[in-house]
Amino acid sequence: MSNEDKSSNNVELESEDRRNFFGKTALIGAGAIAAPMTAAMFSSMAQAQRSEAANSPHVGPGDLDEYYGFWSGGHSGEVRIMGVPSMRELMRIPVFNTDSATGWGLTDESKRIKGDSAHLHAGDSHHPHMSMTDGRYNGKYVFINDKANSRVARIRCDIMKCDKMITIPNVQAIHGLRVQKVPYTKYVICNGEFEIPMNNDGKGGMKDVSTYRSLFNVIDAEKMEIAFQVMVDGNLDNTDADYDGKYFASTCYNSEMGMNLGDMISSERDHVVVFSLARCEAALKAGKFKTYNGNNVPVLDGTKGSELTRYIPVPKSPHGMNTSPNGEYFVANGKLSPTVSVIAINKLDALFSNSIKPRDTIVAEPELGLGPLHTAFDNKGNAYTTLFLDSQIAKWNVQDAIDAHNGKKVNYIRQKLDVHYQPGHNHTSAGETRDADGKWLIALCKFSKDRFLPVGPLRPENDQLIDISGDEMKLVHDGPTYAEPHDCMIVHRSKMKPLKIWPRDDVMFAETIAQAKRDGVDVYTENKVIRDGNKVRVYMTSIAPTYGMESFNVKLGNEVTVIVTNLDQVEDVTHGFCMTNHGVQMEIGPQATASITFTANKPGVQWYYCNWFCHALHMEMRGRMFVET
Ligand code: CUK
Ligand code: CUA
Repeated sequence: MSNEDKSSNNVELESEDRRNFFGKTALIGAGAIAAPMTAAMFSSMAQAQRSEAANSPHVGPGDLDEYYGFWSGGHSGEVRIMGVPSMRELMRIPVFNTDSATGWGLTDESKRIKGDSAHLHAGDSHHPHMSMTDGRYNGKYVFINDKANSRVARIRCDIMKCDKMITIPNVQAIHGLRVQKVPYTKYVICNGEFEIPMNNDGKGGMKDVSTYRSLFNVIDAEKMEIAFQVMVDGNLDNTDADYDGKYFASTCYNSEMGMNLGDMISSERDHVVVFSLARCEAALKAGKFKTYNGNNVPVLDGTKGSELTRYIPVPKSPHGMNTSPNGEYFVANGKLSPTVSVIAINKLDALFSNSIKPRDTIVAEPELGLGPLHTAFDNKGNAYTTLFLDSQIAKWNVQDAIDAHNGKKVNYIRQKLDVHYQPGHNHTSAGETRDADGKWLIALCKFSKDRFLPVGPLRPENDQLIDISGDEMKLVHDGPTYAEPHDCMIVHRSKMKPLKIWPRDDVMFAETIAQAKRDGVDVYTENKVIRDGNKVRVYMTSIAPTYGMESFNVKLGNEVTVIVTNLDQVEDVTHGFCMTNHGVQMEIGPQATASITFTANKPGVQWYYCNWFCHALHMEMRGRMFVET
């Protein structure tokens, strides 16, 4: 790159702007106005657009990615935001875990959101999926399941924080999760995986497996309340929705209702359960449901013979369930069978009206290799299936597989690509929506083995980026990740509108502001200590590099709530509040209010300090709590 090159000069000038922009942030602090998108950012976008054309995985320093990726964090309990195709980790969103940096799980606001599960500090997140309008991502929410504690949470995409969390009753281990795609995400659908007695109260019969059930769960996406549940035969694993707003389909790997490995895999066939949304809603309206375990969640009967469901037999222990982006097929992935089963969605009406048999809906059952787990799609009629045991991705053509099923001599396999190693989910860019663009494929490999420097007995996993824009899949990047991305989704950045600073009336801290009002405190102008019996509420502001309160007094044993309001209006100026020796830490974003409650159980001088680097005088941003005995 030559210095005389005009465009590079521009870039330099613009980087200078950007430097000043951040410089102001560090030096001025209060009073500065949040900058709109800078010229440098637009320039980065232009550069990214140029590289889009070439489908290069290279995203230069300071350049922006074309896609946001949302990755589950598995048993780390979080969700991560990745840049695609650079595979840079952009942010972590703590959800079911407790986070030292942001105070998620420690702050009063996060505990309110976690509600009845605020005491739980662990989780197992598998399936992050974004809300949609007419089969396309709408940039509003990402939903995520917690298999470990049977929860579902919602992430608000304007602030990229979890804003709702519910524990699902009557079930154990919420696993497969997707959203209604059409006409819009009215419902989030998810599966209870582990079979349990319908009334699981420990009163006798616990070993009587005939009382065990798995439930399909339908959640109102906006209210984040459970709308209804459907009882089925067998257990449930993964699920997906059609593009007509009519049907949901779930895989079942333990139709035997076995209680140990041998019994769970004894049958040659398990099934896919298809749910009719209209019939379920009608049954709900007609009051055809029961309740269990003393709660009032309506449970519909979708067991075999029910009008609400149909059971389609498929080979042995199917796992993934994926809808093709043209809306034509549900694909059930064989796991213990080398095949995937392609179900024609346009035959489901006939199945529900009993004019055809369940197996008549299967239009192809291509043999792909060992251990097919999940399938992704491009926009050219091809499917990409992970082969866990073979450590490969099989690229196959859906129409050719259907033709082969009808007796034509065609090879539906386009290519098999080695991945490293043992892939679980894979996901194409926008591939679970009508916007599938056939550019990128991510393979989430469960083992990295020899791919990275050894780091002790515990190894990272390997998220591999594959270019699928040409006829051949090309592996272009290895990305080590911490335990354990099960699933991901890739959304074009044009769909996303994240905020730069918090709206002062944001509902995330509305309850805290309401408490301040009751205390007669205006958090934006006042620094005040309110004493309420054994409780002390300390309201303070923050503007880089000071807190509005240099010190405050409490009595040993007081329950102290510190409420900090960050008055900085500058993009990216986040403050922290850490009370030394009390396990108290939190993040306060620009214009946000956050609070945290603890017991002052150590006498003497206790310093509090800002733990988010905010200013040249960040080290000096501290004050004292005097704890009197
Ligand atoms: S599951 Cu993990 S590899 Cu939870 Cu979607 Cu298939
Ligand atoms: Cu405020 Cu560091």
